[in-house]
Amino acid sequence: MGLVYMNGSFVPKGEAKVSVFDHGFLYGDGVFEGIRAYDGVIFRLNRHIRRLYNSAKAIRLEIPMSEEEMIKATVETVKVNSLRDAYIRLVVSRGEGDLGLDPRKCPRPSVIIIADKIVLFPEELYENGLEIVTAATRKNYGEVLSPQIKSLNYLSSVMAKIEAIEAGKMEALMITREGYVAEGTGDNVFIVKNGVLMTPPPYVGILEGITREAVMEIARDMGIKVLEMPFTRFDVYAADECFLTGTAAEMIPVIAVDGRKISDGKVGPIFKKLLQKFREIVKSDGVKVYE
Ligand code: PXG
Repeated sequence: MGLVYMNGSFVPKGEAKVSVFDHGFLYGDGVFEGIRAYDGVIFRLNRHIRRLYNSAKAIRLEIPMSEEEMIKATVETVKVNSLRDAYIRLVVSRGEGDLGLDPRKCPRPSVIIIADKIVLFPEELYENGLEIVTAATRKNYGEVLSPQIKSLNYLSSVMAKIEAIEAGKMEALMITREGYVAEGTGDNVFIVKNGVLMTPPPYVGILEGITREAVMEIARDMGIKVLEMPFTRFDVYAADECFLTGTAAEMIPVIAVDGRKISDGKVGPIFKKLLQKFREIVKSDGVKVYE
């Protein structure tokens, strides 16, 4: 029976419920994180917690515990569920209030930690690659809702995902209103051109993924040139390789975009090299759950 952390105590999964007056439910007023544990090690937990607190700061949500306490609670949640490989969802919402927007009516934020499993794409696609489409739904732009805030407002990603599904694909590429490639619905995008690895910079309007950061580090350590620069759909179509990165998606190769095959439509060599190293580091680069 799974246990969920709710405001300081562990509650059985079936009883882990939030109020209909919670502003996270009423207004999407809150922030979250998705984190993975590999073989008893929570991958870059400190980075995820830092990002959570930065997201909360941006929406003026004061989390009623320190980052150290949050790290401990996350480790504890994995432990009480006896998990070694897990997907952890941390949610902090504004909490229970009344039927108005005013956050002052919410005296206590809701802090929830779920440790479970996630399978985003079938295993076969990690081997052979994914076909994706560009969504007509544009990426939120920073002056409205910064994509750097991991907020509970994921409607544009959900709508883009629906577009992908309606097109018979499993993932969509999202574009900024200027026409630059931003990211997937829940993952960052990379292309390889002439041996150079490229990914959009944060100022284009993306979530600065922790997997993205790790992949850039791995590539640089291997001597691969990495550029954070804006690019368009044309650059993706003309790329030698393309892939997505995210905590849930991990690293997944993309072999076609909008019906255009990427190179010969096969999973590329740089992706394979990066994936191998990524699979190595995830088992040690983080916080240990068990002694
Ligand atoms: N971009 C966006 C918009 C995201 O939501 C990433 C990039 C990758 O970031 P990390 O730090 O995980 O490398 C995310 C991650 C899902 C899902 O089901 C994905 C995310 C959150 C919740 C669910 O694909 N976010």
